[in-house]
Amino acid sequence: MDNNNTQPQPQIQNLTDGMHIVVDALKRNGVEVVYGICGIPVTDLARHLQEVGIRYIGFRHEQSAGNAAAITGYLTKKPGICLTVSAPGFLNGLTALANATTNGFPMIQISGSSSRAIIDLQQGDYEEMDQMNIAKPLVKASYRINRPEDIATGVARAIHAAVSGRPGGVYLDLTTALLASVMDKDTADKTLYTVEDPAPASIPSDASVDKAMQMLKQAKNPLIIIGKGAAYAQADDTIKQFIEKTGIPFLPMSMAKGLLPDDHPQCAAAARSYALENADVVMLLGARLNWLLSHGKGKHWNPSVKFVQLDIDPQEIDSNRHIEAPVVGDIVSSMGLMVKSLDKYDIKPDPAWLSGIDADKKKNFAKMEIKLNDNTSPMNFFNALKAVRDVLENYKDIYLVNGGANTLDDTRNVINMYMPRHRLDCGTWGVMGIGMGFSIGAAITTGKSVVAIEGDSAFGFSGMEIETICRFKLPVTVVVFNNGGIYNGWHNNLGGGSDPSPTTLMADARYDKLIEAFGGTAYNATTPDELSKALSAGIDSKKPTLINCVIDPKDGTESGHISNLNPKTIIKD
Ligand code: ADP
Ligand code: TZD
Ligand code: MG
Repeated sequence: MDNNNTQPQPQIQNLTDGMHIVVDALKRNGVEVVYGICGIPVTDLARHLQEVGIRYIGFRHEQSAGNAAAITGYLTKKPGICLTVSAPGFLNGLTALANATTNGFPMIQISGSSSRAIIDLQQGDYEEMDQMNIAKPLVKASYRINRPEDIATGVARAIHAAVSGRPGGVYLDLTTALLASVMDKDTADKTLYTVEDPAPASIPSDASVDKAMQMLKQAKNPLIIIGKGAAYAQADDTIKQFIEKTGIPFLPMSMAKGLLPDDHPQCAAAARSYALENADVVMLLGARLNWLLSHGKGKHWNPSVKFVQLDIDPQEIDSNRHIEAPVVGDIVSSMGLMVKSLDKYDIKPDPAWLSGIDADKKKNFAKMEIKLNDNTSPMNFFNALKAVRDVLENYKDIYLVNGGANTLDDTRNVINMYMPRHRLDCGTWGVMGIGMGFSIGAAITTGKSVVAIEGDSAFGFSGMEIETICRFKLPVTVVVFNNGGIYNGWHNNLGGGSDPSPTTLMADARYDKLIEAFGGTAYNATTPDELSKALSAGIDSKKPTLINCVIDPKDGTESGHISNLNPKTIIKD
């Protein structure tokens, strides 16, 4: 070949395409990890993510990928990203996106979609679905990008919607045509930018702060209820300062456990009923008065209780009952102002209130110790949880993922948390299936060890993701509390046939064998001692581990602590 070719070369344009622009826009906005499942039309998109150094975590089911993205959002205050294929993949991810919206976790589900023209005439395209409109009622915002020059704007709008105000799920639709569209690279690069201040501070009025402080000052029996909105806000030090300086007892909602340590002298968790029945002023700190707090009314509450509510969402105020002192703002700003104004108000809970709570706590601790020390064979929930508790006392920075009914409620009551945002669970919906997705999301995002305590039913919803855990070699130890069923494993078929009852699962199942298929470490624990050794070994190894924890199928209450929500029927069993 002649190297001295002096002929003029045709001008080759420097081109890019929709896929690359999407990747560049995500990179430009600090996205570090994407969770998802590949297929038409997004496979190359995932490859290009890796190409630019964004981690891509491939899952076995989109719902788990979505859950991993949602919990990444909760832990980082940045939107977690889930990538799905059209129609069925999109729908599989949508449950997690809706759950993220319900819980206030910032998340963006990005999905490929089929040809607009064919979808709109319902002509039967491959994986045809009007995804943007189907997502709309379940999310904070739902957008579709049709032109490559709009990609940066679409990504920016999705980020703003996910993290501003009350965070939530956002759907972003990328059509096949968009992904394949071609554009001059220099022009495309000029469209890209990093979003400015996507979660702006929201500062409450001085008057609202003053009213709240006055109410707390006048209270004899004040109580602070801390919710996961407060944990999300990452105002840990300010909240601690306010609580310790005022001396007001606090009650953490499930995922707010650990914001202040559960063994803090002002923690009223072990005196929950007493505290709710007797508090005269309750300050809600990033917690909703939803079903988890009996809507702030009824027999669980002091009939003359008054509320202060700190929330970023003005529409939350008065949603269930009258709020006497709403403080609308973000918790960093609101708590900051309240701490600053502390010197002006002499807030002092009645000593009789504090000693009443202490006495109730002591009584309940004693009752709990009896349950925990009751040795049974096979194990029951409480003696198994005592073994777990004693081990986890040595790993106070562990991320604890928790799903199930009894397994959820009893673990929440027995296992103390010591650090903010370290307890990740079924949340506002009480949804099953978050277990492995949350575990993977937490391990990937924090690089720290995770223990998942899962009911045997709960585990089944995302169990195949143990392959993902093994493939990515994550420091996750899964403990399956195997009592042979949904709630328990002792019910019979009311029709007398040989089919198992609707709530029965296999009590003799060896869930530990599953992880052996993928090279993880397996244990079968039949005594508290075996459980304790297996759990310590699993955590210490920092390798994927699964413990089948054999629990008496007779143990476990129908629906755990919320049997009262079941419609009343005549039970013949
Ligand atoms: P929990 O289940 O722990 O009681 P919820 O999810 O019901 O918590 O409530 C959390 C509340 O916190 C929501 O009403 C949400 O609007 C609010 N919130 C979320 N982030 C912030 C923030 N940064 N500042 C103030 N409130 C927030
Ligand atoms: N499906 C989904 C997505 N979420 C749900 N909450 C349920 C079904 C209903 N459900 C519960 O509310 S708890 C639960 C189901 C199926 C499982 C309870 O059994 P488990 O826990 O084995 O996980 P325990 O310890 O046996 O109670
Ligand atoms: Mg069970």
